[in-house]
Amino acid sequence: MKMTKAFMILFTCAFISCGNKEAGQTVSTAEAQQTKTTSSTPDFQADSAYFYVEKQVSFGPRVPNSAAHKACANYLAGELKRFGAKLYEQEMILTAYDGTRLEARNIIGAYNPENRKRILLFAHWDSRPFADHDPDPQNHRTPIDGADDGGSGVGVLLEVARQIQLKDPGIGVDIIFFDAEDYGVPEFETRYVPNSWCLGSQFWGKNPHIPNYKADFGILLDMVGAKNATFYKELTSVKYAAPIVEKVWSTARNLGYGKYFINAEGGAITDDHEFVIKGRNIPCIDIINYDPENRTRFGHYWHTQNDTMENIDPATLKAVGQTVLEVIYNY
Ligand code: AHN
Ligand code: ZN
Repeated sequence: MKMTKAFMILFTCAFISCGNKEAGQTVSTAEAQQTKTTSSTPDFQADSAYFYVEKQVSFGPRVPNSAAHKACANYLAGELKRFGAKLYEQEMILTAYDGTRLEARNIIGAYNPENRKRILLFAHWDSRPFADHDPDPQNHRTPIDGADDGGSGVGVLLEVARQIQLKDPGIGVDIIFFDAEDYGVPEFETRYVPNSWCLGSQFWGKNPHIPNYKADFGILLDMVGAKNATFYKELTSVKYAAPIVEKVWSTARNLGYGKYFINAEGGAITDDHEFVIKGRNIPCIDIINYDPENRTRFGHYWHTQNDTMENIDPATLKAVGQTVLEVIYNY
């Protein structure tokens, strides 16, 4: 019996290696690493995520109180439903730094809502009303496309939702699209206004869609689609969720995405994860394109009229999306 089993294993190995040779498969180390997902993890389709980013941009800037904003909200809610999530929506009036009343909407999709073991994934879906970092001052008060800033994280998460519908990960997953993240006090405004960013997540932190909502940990995707993006270990994430940072960065490295997920610390960034951490006591990390060389610390296109589809690279969407799927399906 023992002999037979050993023989069978030997035979199988010989057969596989022979088959590979016959097919003429020679793969580079990089390619081999790219496909090193565990067999249980679905294959993230970057072209699909790219399409979801393009679709959001096609509505026009998703600035609260605009028709584009409303149309895009309906689209996002419809997609989460179409991908089989249990849908929750929060509609609220938020007050911007200048007193503007914003008709805002947080859009939430839940998978396996009864499962107590859960992961929270989130991104902001609004786009900035001001290109206040544009090289041309004439543009400082015009809204941006936000292909990367807003669109990319949502696009990746819609593809994650589609994959979850195709294959049940066996744990709870919540996807939140927060509104009014990017209505923060602009550069051309001289007065100081505290807590003007992340209004949708601030609201949710105080009023979660489910009383006493809890997840084991959370992952924020912010600006995850630009060509040659670099994701450094953001400091608030390291402070409150170091093991999650290590889990995500080592997963990315093992999948061959180490050129995006840099094994070094970046700065601390005020972002939606801060309000999920502080409001709900959930350890969260922020995957955000960070450029230590740039004056703004973000991409050259950040809060300019150049945050368009031209900057979006499916290879970056793939690196982030595949890493997130790997974390979900191995939790
Ligand atoms: C600040 O600039 C304070 N936080 C960056 C958060 C952000 C804006 N993410 C995208 N747009
Ligand atoms: Zn922004």
